[in-house]
Amino acid sequence: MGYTIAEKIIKAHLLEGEMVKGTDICLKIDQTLTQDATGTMAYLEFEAMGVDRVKTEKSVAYIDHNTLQTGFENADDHRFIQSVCKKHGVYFSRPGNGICHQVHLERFGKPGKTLIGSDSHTPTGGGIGMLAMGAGGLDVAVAMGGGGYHITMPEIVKVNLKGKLNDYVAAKDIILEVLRVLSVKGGVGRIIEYSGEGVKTLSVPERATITNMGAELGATTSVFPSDEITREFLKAQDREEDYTELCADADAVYDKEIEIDLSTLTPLAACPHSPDNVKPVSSLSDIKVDQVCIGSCTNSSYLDMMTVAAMLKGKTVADGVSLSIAPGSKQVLNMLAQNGALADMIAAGARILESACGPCIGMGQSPNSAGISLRTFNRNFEGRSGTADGQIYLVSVQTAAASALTGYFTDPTTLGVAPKIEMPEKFLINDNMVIAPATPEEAPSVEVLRGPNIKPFPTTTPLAAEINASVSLKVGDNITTDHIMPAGAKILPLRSNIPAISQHCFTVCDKEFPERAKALGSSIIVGGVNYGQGSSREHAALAPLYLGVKAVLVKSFARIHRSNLINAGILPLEFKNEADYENLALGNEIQIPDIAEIVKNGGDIVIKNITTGKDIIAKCELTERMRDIILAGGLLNYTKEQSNG
Ligand code: MIC
Ligand code: SF4
Repeated sequence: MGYTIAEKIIKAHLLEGEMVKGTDICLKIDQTLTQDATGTMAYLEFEAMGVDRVKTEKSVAYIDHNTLQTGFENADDHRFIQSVCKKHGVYFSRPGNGICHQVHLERFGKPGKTLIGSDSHTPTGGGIGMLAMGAGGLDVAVAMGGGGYHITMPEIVKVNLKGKLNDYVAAKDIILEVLRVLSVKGGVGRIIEYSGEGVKTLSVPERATITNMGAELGATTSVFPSDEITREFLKAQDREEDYTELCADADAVYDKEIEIDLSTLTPLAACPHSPDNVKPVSSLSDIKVDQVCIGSCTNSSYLDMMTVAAMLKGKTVADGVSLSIAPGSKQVLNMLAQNGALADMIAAGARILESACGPCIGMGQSPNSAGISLRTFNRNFEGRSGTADGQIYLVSVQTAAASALTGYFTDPTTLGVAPKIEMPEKFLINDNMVIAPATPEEAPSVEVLRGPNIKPFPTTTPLAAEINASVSLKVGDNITTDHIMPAGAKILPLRSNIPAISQHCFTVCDKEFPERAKALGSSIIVGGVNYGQGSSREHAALAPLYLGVKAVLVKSFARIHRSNLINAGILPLEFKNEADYENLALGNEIQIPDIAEIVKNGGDIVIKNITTGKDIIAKCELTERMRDIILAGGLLNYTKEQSNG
């Protein structure tokens, strides 16, 4: 029996376990990346582990999220990350150099390698044939220290791409179609592998748009073959030596197959407030548009930007529309500046933003009240834009540019022949914004610079024999990490200060939550299906931990958030019978007797609802390693225990 692409990479990196679906496997990690909003914590954790120098082939730290410096906090974090990287062997991509996933694809990603990143869109690397996964900061810290990365061996879904896209239909429309078919839960426990004739019609940046937004499916990752198109891309990046061919064997076996005929696709939009609420753009055409934002790690490549520039050339953005554009990297921005495309954007009235995440994470450009905002981004969760009642639609750059010009939702295919943008034979290569780490000899004399907002990782204690707590919050289905731990310009600067950031935990759902949880001292959260979808931010586990949350009891979890809870030492419990969700209410007092014993030796977890007198049965499926992490009170304690023998 042959192997799929993912299986080939997994097989070559397997440290523990076997490739049996649903079982725990541990992978050797070749590369890591961090960004600044999760990176500060990841490096604090790395320091706490006491390892001198990273052991990966390449680890890179990017500054792209918290670049709005409204106070000292973000700048202090940048300085901390720069110095800690220099000391411990990590390459540092300076602010201004671009969005982590875009730059990593351009300059560092290699087919066939494994990459984990403290950002949920790390699967972007799948566009160049990497097995690239989003992880919590602690997992990345462990990988930098030479440890493996544990995942559950996923199922593999094959998406067979047939045919060729029509003019003005984009890679973004392909992934929106996959989201429409599979939903935001459809990728959970799965790797999405692309194959078929249609693959050959897509450039590496287009493939990366698709793998990037595979995160919204809840997938472990997504991956494309590495072929001649990949070679051309690497060659144009002056790194042809990084190329290796990688494709699935003809007799590879998949758990599920989907076929998409590219020639039948039309422009699509994910409507408020979920990436899987997908409708044809043509059905939205009477909606007036207030704002258009182009950029983010999904759609900010040279190809995307050149398309936008060509569509804007000689025209003016409609009155009533604010158009912002953030090219994804310094490489892209510099090329646009050199070839005049930037001038076309400026002349049309675009507001040019720096090469960073910006509006995607609510760092500025919040839309007007109830404003209709079309964005080329990957997430449109409620409130994420910074405007609570903002109506965010996710679209391709083609739909975004067309709509910016007319002021209404516009199907770009009505515009006739699309501009033809060729991939450049040579990208502009200038790595002067990437700082190499100190040599091992110089490293001891490098001073790590900390600011007053940088507080140590919270301490955790081993799991108690029994849990006595109250329900401090009850929420519904599809709760995102943007609900649990909101971002935006006001809150992001607190990412390195858990006591301060925890004051904002869940305030989108319930303003009283932080105070209530603190007052209760020990509490549990109750939720529905797909709890914790979205970001990899471990703050969505560390803030509840700080507020005294001992367990989260839900119908089902999203992958990265579940491991972040385990890493923080919070029990991830699932209802054995989903109907029991109704048997718990805010304020109910509960008891979980003998929990440490049950975690150690297995068995049903009985949650006694002291208030109602009813018992609820929960399950907690843990691998041996997860069990030991929970018992130790989190991954940091566990790692220290392991290294102390
Ligand atoms: C996001 O898109 O939500 C983020 C901001 O990039 C996060 C990381 C974070 O919260 O810092 C992610 O996707 O993991
Ligand atoms: Fe940045 Fe947005 Fe991409 Fe997250 S999704 S890494 S915030 S651009």
